Amino acid sequence: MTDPAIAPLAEAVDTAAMKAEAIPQISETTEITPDQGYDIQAASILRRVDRGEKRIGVKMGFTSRAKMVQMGIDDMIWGRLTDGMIVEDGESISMADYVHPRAEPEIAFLLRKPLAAPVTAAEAMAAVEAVAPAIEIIDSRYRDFKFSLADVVADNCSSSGIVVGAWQSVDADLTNLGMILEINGRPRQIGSSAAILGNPARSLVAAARLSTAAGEPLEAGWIVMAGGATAAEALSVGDYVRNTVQRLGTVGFSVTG
Ligand code: 0L1
Ligand code: MG
Repeated sequence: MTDPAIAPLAEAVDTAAMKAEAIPQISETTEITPDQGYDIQAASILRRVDRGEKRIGVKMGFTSRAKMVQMGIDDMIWGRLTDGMIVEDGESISMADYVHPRAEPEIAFLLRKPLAAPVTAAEAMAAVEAVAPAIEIIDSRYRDFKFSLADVVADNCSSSGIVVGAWQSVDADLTNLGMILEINGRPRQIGSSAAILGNPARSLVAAARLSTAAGEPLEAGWIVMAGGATAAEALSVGDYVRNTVQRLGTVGFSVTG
């Protein structure tokens, strides 16, 4: 694929996200590699930045076995976060702004120092200012939430919203914290932070590696979403969604029509 082919595909995924309208998978009509998917992703984020949004970090995807099995993909992926994706803790989102949103329980890192690869897990954790319970709202722009690896990368790894709870100091051992995703008070997914690559710190190392390789090392003040600890749950109007992470606390949001 030549470079001029990137811009229209970036416009297609960006417009689909803005209008909350499903589109066919790119790979149905155009053969793309995962690397070209990342080029499309980068170009779609530039469109958001041109509209005034600000980069605030990185999300890691497919960092747990449960997510890989749910989506039938077995490679780690990463996406770019902007401030336009922030949903405040306790806020309501409107279903009208999404195609078919899902929620997954995560842990978020806030960096106090820049982080460029190569780094060890200990070095990565030393750059962390705080950690928080978090929920990622993913919303594939592709019809029926179906995609290839390259498709999902082009669609910024389904990034749509991040809900981050109160930041906590990094005292807790993050390796095996219980995590419960509830909808309307009923537990729907129960997992452990250990499901995130065995230790969420490894996800931070991977975020540093992948973003450095892309020429965008992690910056001080950025958020890194470590990836879902369980499969994602589809959302419906009227839902109140809450993630409770042992020792870190809770975070939640609701869904209106
Ligand atoms: O783990 C993730 O956040 C992957 C998101 C991309 C795939 C999906 O939409 O489930
Ligand atoms: Mg996620």
